[in-house]
Amino acid sequence: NLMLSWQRTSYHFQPVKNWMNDPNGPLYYKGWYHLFYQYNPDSAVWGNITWGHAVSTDLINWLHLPFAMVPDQWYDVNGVWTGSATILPDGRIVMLYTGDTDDYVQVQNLAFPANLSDPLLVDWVKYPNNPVIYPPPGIGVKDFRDPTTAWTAGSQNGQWLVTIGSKVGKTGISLVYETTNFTTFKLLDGVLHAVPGTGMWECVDLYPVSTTGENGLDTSVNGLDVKHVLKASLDDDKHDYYALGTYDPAKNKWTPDNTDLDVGIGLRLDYGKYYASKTFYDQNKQRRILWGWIGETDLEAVDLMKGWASLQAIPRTIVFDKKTGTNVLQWPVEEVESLRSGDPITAEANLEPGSVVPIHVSEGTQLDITASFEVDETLLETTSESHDSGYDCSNSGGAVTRGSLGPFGLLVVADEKLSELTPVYFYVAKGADGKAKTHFCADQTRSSMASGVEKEVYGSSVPVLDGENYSARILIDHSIVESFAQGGRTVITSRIYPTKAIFGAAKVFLFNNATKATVTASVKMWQMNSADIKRFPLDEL
Ligand code: DQQ
Repeated sequence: NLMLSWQRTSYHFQPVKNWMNDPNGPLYYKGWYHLFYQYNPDSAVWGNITWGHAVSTDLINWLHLPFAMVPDQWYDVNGVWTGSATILPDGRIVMLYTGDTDDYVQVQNLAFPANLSDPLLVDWVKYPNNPVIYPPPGIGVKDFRDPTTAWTAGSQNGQWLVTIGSKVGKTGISLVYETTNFTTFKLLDGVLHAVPGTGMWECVDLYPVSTTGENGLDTSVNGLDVKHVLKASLDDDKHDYYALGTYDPAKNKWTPDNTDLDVGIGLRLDYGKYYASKTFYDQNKQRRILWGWIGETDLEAVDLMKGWASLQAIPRTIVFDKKTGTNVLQWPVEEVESLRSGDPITAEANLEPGSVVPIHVSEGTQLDITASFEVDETLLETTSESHDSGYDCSNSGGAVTRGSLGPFGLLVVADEKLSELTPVYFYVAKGADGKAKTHFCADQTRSSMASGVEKEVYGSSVPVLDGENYSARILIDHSIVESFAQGGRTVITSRIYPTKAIFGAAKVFLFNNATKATVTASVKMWQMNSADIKRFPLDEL
């Protein structure tokens, strides 16, 4: 079936077949980036969770390796679940992961590489006295999982800390444990943070970002000019949320910058399909890199038919946004640009209200698009429109809803007749206070004529500062569209399942569906080569 085979990606990480979910234990070691991931060796749906393993020298081209860990012990026989790596100062690597026991109790286990002189870290050994942490009193045995990378908290000698997500009633919490040897752990008093109403916190992440420098920070860094990001994946709504704050190890507390209780846990990392993300510090390029799991938004029966499900997002560098001070910036790692093929395709256009302009491209299936848009500033000031102050991407009718100053943007993976299309766009609303508020949205309502696929409009507001153009970067790779606004302030990942706009029929258009504003657009985009993703010479993979 051509339509289904088109959906498989060409430069996103995915196993040869079957089900994948969370990224696990990412790390850089002896010239290689390692990615482990939740994997079902037997089917395209979740189950039998095993740790898949792949390595890369550039985060883009991969070599699949044998499974790192399989569910073969009483303490993980119902699944080798999510975990994180810590590289100790003496060069040892410890992997802490959650095991689902023979009794369905969530425990934390320790594993380490069998041979540290092997840069591929092919063989892994589980600690014989696992588990190293059991659910503490008062915590449900099924509510205790996904240990983070460990960090040291300054003065305390040889002490490492690790945090693990949980819940009490409907309050999501993160517990902190102290250890010196990674085999015995002590639960600290209090919780790192708690937010009522958020339910179980999965895949918690805590890491420093620099408020002054350009580089990423190693996980143990704290002090002046440092903020800490706390991220939780909410099991109840399957989205990743984060907030910026301050971490005080002496008090065992992380405090959000914005203490307004209404913000809950904070902002979404990605407003599309994106979950269970995890960062690591890349000591090779002094950057912090974010991995995230991109699920499917089609029917499970179709996943079983195509024989695979889920992708990993292109890894993103993550830094503090010094210009706004309110958010992080996520951006595809620079290495993805090595796949850009030949000269860029460029287009400049003056988009009158209500116009659609094609950009010539032979096949719009694998693209890296950069686009910027200018709107007449005086129109921003003089328009009397204020009815759209309550605009929000998800509930305002998508790209067909017209306002004075938007929507405008790109139509991607669209066929010539626009019977299938995915608009990625800005919508500038003028609030009752007279100020413009910009929204960045991706509209899946017409991405596919197939039934049984989710057809939502994703997105959120995005800060646009004085003197900035509206700017977007869009990575297209068959059934995935990753869209970044304003340098990565707001990010949206879409999965799309077109039936007609595939292969050479997939095109790109500029559009301006505003009623008043003329928009000047400037586009530079590249066809993308496929990544080299090799099988390990063991065919049972
Ligand atoms: N996936 C793992 C759990 C984690 C969940 C199981 C998040 O450890 O909480 O596959 O997607």
